Parts: sequence; structure tokens; C-alpha cells
Amino acid sequence: MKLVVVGFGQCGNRIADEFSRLNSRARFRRRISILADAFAVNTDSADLSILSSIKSDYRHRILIGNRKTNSHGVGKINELGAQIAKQDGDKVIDHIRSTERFYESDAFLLIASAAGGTGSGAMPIMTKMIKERFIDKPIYALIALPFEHEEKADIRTIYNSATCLKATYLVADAVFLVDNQRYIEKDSSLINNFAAINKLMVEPFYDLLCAGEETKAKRIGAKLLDAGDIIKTLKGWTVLGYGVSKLPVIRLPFVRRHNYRKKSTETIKGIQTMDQAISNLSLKCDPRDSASALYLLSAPVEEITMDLVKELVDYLGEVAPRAMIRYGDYPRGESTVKTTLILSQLNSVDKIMEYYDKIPKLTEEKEQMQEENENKLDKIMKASRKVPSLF
Ligand SMILES: Nc1nc2c(ncn2[C@@H]2O[C@H](COP(=O)(O)OP(=O)(O)OP(=O)(O)O)[C@@H](O)[C@H]2O)c(=O)[nH]1
Ligand SMILES: [Mg+2]
Repeated sequence: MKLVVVGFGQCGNRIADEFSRLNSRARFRRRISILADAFAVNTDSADLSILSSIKSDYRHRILIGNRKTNSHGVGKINELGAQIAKQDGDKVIDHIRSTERFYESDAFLLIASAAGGTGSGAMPIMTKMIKERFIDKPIYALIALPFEHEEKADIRTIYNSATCLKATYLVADAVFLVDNQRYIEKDSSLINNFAAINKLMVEPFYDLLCAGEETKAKRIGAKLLDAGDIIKTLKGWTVLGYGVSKLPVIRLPFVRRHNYRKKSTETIKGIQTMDQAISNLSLKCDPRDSASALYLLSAPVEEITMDLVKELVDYLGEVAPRAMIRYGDYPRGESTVKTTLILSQLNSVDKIMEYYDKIPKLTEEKEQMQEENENKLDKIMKASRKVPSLF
């Protein structure tokens, strides 16, 4: 499956840059392309300049709203991010349209944080605009949710997240939810964490996108998972999971095939990676709320047995009993077993409910604070009337 990736705002730009690196890896190691192109869109020129993989010309790193923001971002005001996207969105669409390999792409993936200003505001507006212009391609949004400490520090964080999620859900074909909090590594600094978090966030897409693009016969699975399977699975609120298990480096296939104990170890390894994928979902949710699931098993060909594939379908069926399950296998040369999991069409997501539920109280508090503020300023103004003027 080939994507056109577009990142908005700092977070969106950096994750899009990570996707671009993933594409370079696929081209270098597997001789296949998983992106038709990658773009970064921002109101902040400094954020655009620090990217390393997305092409550095003005068509790929697109500065918007510079008259309004002086190229310094919108300072978390997502209404301004949305307004700028409405005004400059055509410029973004022109650059996307003029990309050489656009016709090869299967879908769009738009990326932003929920809590910032530029990305949070531009995401729904641009999703809508792109959908109106390119009616035959699905549009997926990937939204990074804020850390808990950010939610506590500033009411804008919740407000932006709720408004961005609500509007994006209405226009995107599916919304991948990735929660920064789930990826925190407590022992490194925040900035190092962003690089690490972004890597972890995009990794599940690697095999998922590569599998359907393989042309070498030995890399094509007995049950090939292609763009059609992924597109049919994705709808509405969606989360991702990923699990990896290393195999012993020296394998003796002729021994393995005849050894029942080895065979059960393989199945256990496969189940372990599915367990990992379920417990490390990109946002905490209940798999029973999903109506559509997909998994891809990547492993050396001799590890992919019918037993294992069946066990994994059964297992996922128990965990997500309402879901229609699609699956595929991807024979690889590496000595690892990997499971990539998508749970889509979620009909309940606690985190989103939390954001939405907080909005009425926050709006009330915000109005109260504004009123208090105005009253206090009024008092100062009144007191100042008795002070002689220098004008
Ligand atoms: N996962 C991840 N989250 C990020 C990254 N950079 C920022 N964030 C998160 O994104 C939110 C802030 O949004 P930004 O993307 O920086 O904001 P923006 O869209 O550039 O908007 P403005 O700066 O207000 O114009 C916070 O919740 C951060 O924790 C990143 O590289 N990766
Ligand atoms: Mg910014």
C-alpha cells in the first residue's frame, strides 16, 4: 500500500519525517516504496527547517499563514490554525497534486497533534478540502494525543483536543489514535522521547505497508494482505498494536518440522506477539468495542504454519468477538516473529469521552475567568481616573 503522507504543525511534521525515513528504509532494504510522497505543512518556518528526510524544497516543506504569524506558529490557538488552513489550503493541494507519483498512491495519511494550534486546527480543514478534491482516495488521519501533564497544565490542551477530534472524525475515513502518554520512556529527556516515540508510532506501518507492495515470490504470503484489505478494515476510531519476538539465531528447519515441541514453541511465540500487540495498543481501549480488526504475521516462512495462523485468528476472535477479522502473512528473512494489529470501527473510546465531557465545565470556567479578568481591569481603569495624564 502506498500513501501520500502530509504532516501539519510540529508534531505532524516530525512524524511525517519519520514516515519518510521508513520509506527510505523500505527502498534500501526491501527495494519497495511505501510512500508516493511526503509533505510537511506548518506556520512555523523553524519547525520546517529541522526536518531531515522530507525533501527540503518549498513544494514539500510548505509554509502557510506567514503574513498572520510571521512564520512563528499560532501559539496553540487552533481556531487560527483552522483559519489559515482555509486560506492557504489550496497551495497545499496544488503541491500534492503536482507530485510525480501521486497516481500510484492508494490513500492519504494526514498527521497532527490534537493539542497544538497549527496541526490541531489545520487537520480537519485540510482533511475536508482534500476529500472534496480527491474523491476516489480514502483519507486517514493520525492524531497524537497529549501527555497527561499537558492536560493538567493548560485548559487549551483539552479544548484543542476535543475540537480537533470531533471535526476530524466527521470528515476522515478513519482516525488513528496514538497517545503520547503510552509511549513515554521515563528515563530520557522529553525531546529524546519525541524521537523515540515517533519511531515507535510509525513502526507498525512498516510491514503493513510493505506486504502488499512485495514483488519477490518468496516474500509474498500464502494469504497476502494488500491495500484492499487495509482499506476495507479502516473506518472511524482506530488503534494500532505491535508485538515482536526474537527467534533463536541458528535454526534447523529439518529438525523443526518434525519436532512437536518446537512447533508448539512457535505457536506460543506467535501468541506472545499478539498478546504484546493487544497490551501495547496505541491508545488504551477495549478490543471488544471494535467491529473490524486486522492482523499481519511477519516471520520466516518455516515459522508461518497453518496452526499458528488459525490459533491467532481464534485468539483475536476471543479478544474482539464483535470484529470482522482480516489477516495476512508476510514471509521474511529476519529471525523475528512480528504481529501488527489494527482495531478499527471502535464504538467506544474512554479517552475521547473524557475530553468531550470536560468541555462544558471548561467553557464555563473559561468564561468565568474572562469575566473576573475584565472586572479587575475595569477596577484599575476606574482608579486611574484620579491620576493626572501625561498626554
Ligand atoms: N508524538 C509526538 N508528539 C509531539 C511532537 N511534538 C509535539 N508533540 C505534542 O504535540 C502537542 C503540541 O503540538 P505541536 O504539534 O507542537 O503544535 P503545532 O501544531 O505546531 O501548533 P503551534 O505550535 O501552536 O502553532 C503536545 O501535546 C506535544 O506533546 C512529536 O514530535 N511527537
Ligand atoms: Mg508549532
